[in-house]
Amino acid sequence: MYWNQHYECMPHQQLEAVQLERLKNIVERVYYNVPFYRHKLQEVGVEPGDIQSLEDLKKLPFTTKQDLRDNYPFNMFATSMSDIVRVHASSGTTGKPTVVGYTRADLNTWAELMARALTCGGTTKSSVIQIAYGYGLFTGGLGAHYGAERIGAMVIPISGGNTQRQLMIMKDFGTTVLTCTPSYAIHLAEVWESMGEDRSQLKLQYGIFGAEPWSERMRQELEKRLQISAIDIYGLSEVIGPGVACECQEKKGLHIFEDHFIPEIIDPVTGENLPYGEKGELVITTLTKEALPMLRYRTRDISMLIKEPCACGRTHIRMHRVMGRTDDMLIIRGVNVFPSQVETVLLEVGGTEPHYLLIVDRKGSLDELEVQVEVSAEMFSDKVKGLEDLGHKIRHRLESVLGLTAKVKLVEPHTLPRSEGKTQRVIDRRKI
Ligand code: DLL
Repeated sequence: MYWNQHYECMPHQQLEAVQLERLKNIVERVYYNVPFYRHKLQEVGVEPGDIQSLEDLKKLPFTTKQDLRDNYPFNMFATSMSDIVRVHASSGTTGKPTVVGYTRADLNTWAELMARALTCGGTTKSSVIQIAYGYGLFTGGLGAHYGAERIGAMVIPISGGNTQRQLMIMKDFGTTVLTCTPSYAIHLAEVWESMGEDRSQLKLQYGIFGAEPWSERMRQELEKRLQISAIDIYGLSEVIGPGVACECQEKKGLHIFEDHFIPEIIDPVTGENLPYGEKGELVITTLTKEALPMLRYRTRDISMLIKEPCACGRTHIRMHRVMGRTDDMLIIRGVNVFPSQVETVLLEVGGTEPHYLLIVDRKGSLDELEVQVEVSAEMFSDKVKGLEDLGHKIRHRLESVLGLTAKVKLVEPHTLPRSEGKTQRVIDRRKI
């Protein structure tokens, strides 16, 4: 049930003592080893000795993705290059990727954290785990790989793509745990169903899904279609990769592994800290990473922190599943819209598949939102009247949830693009 009960269930006061020791250490290390951090700390007049309590964290400046870009590729590394044993990179929408590095100790930490996360998701030594995240510069594949090996599960390092082959192997090798993006899991389910295969031929029990936003409704859909228990795993390359936080089987928020990370929630506009239970931008400080320590990294992910104890016995604080990003929030005619709200509406109304696309355009001076969604096969073969009613229902529901009228375009099943990795849900054609 636990991978590392000592740390995962440590009384919080004791955990805070561990955090403080590690925080002092990391601030000292970046101050002396990374010119970028030294300058930033000097700018705000903070020296390593000034960190005397966890409250002092607030004195430290934030770090952003732009800082990593400005120091491309290796200038934020805090160790000598000969100590770096691996790099990963995340592709951004603009220009150069964000590069992250790991020492041998970092890889060890990461495997430990992923072993914890995969254990939360039901993986044991007897599991057969199919890793359908991409292997390569993306952290998903290799991150899950080393965690699963540490547990001693049987690893199928299949990487993303080639759906038919994924399903053949899932059946023939008796996969019990699937890990990939939630949208790819839906696609796998769909293809399996379309092959007319029987679910009883699969041994699948658990799904560990993340790397992109998904909703509670999407979980229900995946659990029903694949007949599994599906849990949410969170992480980002800059902080370590997957394994920063993970749900336990209670499925009531993701435990952030607090002996390695300190989370905060801030107001994304003012940068002020927000109390537990309030929604804002998640900020993370790494406590143990050697190659690329991060002080108060602004994730741009919107969440909130849940301090109440969890029934699973883990003492680590939980984050609410990611509710959106400060940068994927669309502002349409002055209204804030998150793609996740649209997803929830679509799944609630029913009659559609979890494949949708938001297209935002500007006609004259007016923004327009079009929601394209695939209808289910049964619905599609229904009478035209049924489709009209469905379109009307979705439009109506979107209007009351978003406070915005949207054009709804119902499209045939299997016509919107599928992705093996992260799905793109928004096309913004406005030239602002
Ligand atoms: O996506 C790491 C990862 C791999 C996480 C596999 C989970 C599983 P990046 O490519 O750097 O790293 O993208 C990080 O993806 O800031 C979030 O916006 C988003 N993200 C990751 N996990 C979740 C999740 C990996 N469970 C960015 N829910 C993050 C919602 C997620 N968004």
